Amino acid sequence: ILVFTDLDGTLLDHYTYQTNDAQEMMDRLKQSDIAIIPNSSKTLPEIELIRQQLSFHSPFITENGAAIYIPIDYFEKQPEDTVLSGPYWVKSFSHNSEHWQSLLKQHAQDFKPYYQGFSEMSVEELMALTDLSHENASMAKQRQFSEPLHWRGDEQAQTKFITCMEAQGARVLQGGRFLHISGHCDKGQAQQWLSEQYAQYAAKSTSQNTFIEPQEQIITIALGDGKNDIAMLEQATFAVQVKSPVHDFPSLNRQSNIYQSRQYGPAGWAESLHEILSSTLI
Ligand code: 2M8
Ligand code: MG
Ligand code: MG
Repeated sequence: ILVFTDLDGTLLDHYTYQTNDAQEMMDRLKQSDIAIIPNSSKTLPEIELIRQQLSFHSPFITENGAAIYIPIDYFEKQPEDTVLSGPYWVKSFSHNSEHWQSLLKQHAQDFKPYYQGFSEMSVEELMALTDLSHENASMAKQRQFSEPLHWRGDEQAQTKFITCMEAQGARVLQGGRFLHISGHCDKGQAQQWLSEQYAQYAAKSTSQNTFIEPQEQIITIALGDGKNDIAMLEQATFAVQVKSPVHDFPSLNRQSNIYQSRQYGPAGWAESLHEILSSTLI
């Protein structure tokens, strides 16, 4: 069993970024050797800090599916198509942030009154929009593959803007607060790629190890609150829509194995995992 989880508004409270009511369930998953895999819009330094605080050792996915980081000693050998970067094997699916910033400059001038990009904001401006601490806001600005925008225009202008950017090869995803401009990637594609690495590993592995048994059938549980989570929710074995205090559940096409939490954020995260693990899997 692999648990792929969004962070903002899902495992972390939308307002306070705390994991509050999820602690007990995180402990239970760790005791059962179930991997918790952050699948977030956040950046490498932001997720590294959260992993350290929560003692997560699994791989993780950054910037809305743009890159996957696998600790080098996690699988027995280098996963195909990855490059070494610090203590990780990295698989990336997008051009870098500068590419998207220059596309915005070249092709979205008409929309300039309606948005401000992270690269144009000071740390203080970003703190005011997000309630992140100075340290966390400066980590959120250290982007490798995407440019999030604070949108100030109306919905009609936004629709036109999205069409314009998509014509330039960008993917535009809506997070809890920002519009994220990146390449043709999403959390679903990254989740699928990483699940495949686990499946290959399980097929080859003979020794019993901590996170997957030999020949084990991979079951994925994905949890998310926003529109940028739709692709990963569609792709997983079980989909959990975590209730948000600021927007509705985004609609899904799938018909089965969908859970909608009653509680918000981390409390809903724990509640839904409890339901899935106790009724269906164990
Ligand atoms: C941004 O991500 C969230 C995801 O839902 C958003 O769009 O509202 C990212 O920039 C992330 O790096 C940052 O930590 C977060 C803070 O709220 O906002
Ligand atoms: Mg979210
Ligand atoms: Mg997110």
